[in-house]
Amino acid sequence: MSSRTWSINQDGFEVLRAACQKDSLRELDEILSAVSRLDLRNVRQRGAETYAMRNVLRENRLVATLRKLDSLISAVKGYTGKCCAVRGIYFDKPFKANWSVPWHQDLTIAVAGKHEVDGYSKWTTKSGVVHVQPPTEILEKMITARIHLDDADERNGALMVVAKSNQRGYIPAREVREVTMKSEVARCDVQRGDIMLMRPLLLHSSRSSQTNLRRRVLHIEFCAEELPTPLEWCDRIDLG
Ligand SMILES: O=C(O)CCC(=O)C(=O)O
Repeated sequence: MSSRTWSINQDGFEVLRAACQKDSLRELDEILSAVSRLDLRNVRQRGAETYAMRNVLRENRLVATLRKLDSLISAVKGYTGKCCAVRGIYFDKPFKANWSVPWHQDLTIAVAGKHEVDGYSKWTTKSGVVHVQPPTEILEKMITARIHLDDADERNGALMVVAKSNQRGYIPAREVREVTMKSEVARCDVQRGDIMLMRPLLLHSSRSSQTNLRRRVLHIEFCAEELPTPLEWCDRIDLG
């Protein structure tokens, strides 16, 4: 990433450098690798290598470790008022299960069940959990934290973002290419222990890894809002 300092309020993302203690990172690594061996319902594998895992907030030991990440908790509280985790996904780009992802915004949330409510559309099910696209006002109030368990840079598919693109609200697919061509693209090089905060509406993408280096990220979404009854978040855990 360039030496410039990004800020979530201006740019839609920022990086909290060295936000995690080594002990917490080791615990997170251990929990995730134990879970990936056990819970095949949530795990996505190719060539026996895990490249993604959903529903990680259901792992109590993992949540206990997240509660130790004081700088994450105070930053999220500062931006959203509370530190309520509402979805957790683990990503890696291992050698035998490498992947890339095109420019997109994160437009869906995980809910406890399907109920038709105005403004909520595009229902899907992922790893057994119902997902829906909420109104933009909900997405604008959310923050995603990417807890980096490894260094990431151009060699292993670091995240690319279009600075400030979240300020445009929902961007229709047909306009995404033009926005990325005309805007400032930043590559978020990070070190193990850094936490990147970003708004879900920020356009982002990543290339496949060009090396054998791991690129493990714990992606946790936060939202202080309740959903309109009878909708409910699938998981909603107050981290403190
Ligand atoms: O970790 C990445 O490279 C991208 C993950 C992703 O697509 C997302 O967070 O929506």
